[in-house]
Amino acid sequence: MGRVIDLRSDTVTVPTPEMRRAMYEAEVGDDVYGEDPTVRRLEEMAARRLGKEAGLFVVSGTMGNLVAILTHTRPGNELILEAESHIFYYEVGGCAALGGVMVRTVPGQRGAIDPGELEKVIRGQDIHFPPTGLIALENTHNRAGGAVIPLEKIRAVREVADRYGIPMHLDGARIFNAALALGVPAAEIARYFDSVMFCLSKGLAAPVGSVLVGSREWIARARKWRKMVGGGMRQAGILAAAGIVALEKMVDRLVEDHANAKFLAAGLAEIPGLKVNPAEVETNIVRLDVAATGMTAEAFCAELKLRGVLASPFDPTIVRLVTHKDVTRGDMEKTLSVISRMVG
Ligand code: TLP
Repeated sequence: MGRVIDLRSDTVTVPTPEMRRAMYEAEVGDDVYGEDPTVRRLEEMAARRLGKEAGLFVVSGTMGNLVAILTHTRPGNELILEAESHIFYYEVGGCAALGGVMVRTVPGQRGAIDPGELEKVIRGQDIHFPPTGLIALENTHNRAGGAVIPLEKIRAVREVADRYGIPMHLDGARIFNAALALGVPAAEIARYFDSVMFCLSKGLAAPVGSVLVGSREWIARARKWRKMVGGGMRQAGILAAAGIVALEKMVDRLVEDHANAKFLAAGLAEIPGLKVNPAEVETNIVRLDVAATGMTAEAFCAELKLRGVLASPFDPTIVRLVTHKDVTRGDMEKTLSVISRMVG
């Protein structure tokens, strides 16, 4: 059957030889004492790149979002999220369990929330109400199929947030995919947010880690929360070293992943029984509707696996395929011919 083509996620990417070398050679110290020079370099580099004062290296995107929520809010606060957001869907309810935060969701359009709808759910001063503590957006938006939220829509949300003095956090797990699709530096997106989390371990292919960025004062507080949730690592420079290579070398090549996703979507759209809108594929995620094949997404993925291609069931009839550095144009062609034979 040959090599398995793994399109489940960009999290499956393995570190490059250059990352492994950098990890081997990394200069390290005890980061809880603030003495790991490689972690510090990564944090400074990330902050500079996103136009913020300071950065904090965290274990995962989930931890980065959780620490951001803990730092911005108090128990009993309301957190406003888009209804399909990763924080709401896939982070194990951590904000409620560990932060005592109540979530209020707003239905979005391809991940973006309408400023008017947002304004309706922001709490006033009524004695009965929990205070609205934070608004978080996600760009690119995972469940919306890697949709990019345009700058005007972010700006409109920020204007509402400012009117009520509410901070904003960005789940920017894939912010560099968004920046590439928008044709702007990532800092142009980040400037609308008080804090941003982005991942090194997805399309950028580092083995572990995300970075939280914000003001110096805010990051100092976030550092304490990171310690509380057990994220104070010691000689973490070994991991940060790969993150530095990720930021320096792996951002520009995301263009290939986007091109492969578009190619894949265009090919899938030609296969009878499959529904996908190639115009909606803006980055590296393809949402494929398999309802008309009569198969569930689970069954579709199971059949596909037998033929050497891995994909994720996302909803009962929606399959997600994600492109990344460890799959090639040839793999896209192979995937198309495998799927076409499978449903044909
Ligand atoms: N997403 C993973 C799964 O959890 C679904 C994936 O395969 O896409 N924010 C966004 C937008 C994400 O997509 C993810 C991971 C995270 C946060 C969490 O990052 P990790 O997995 O590092 O905790």
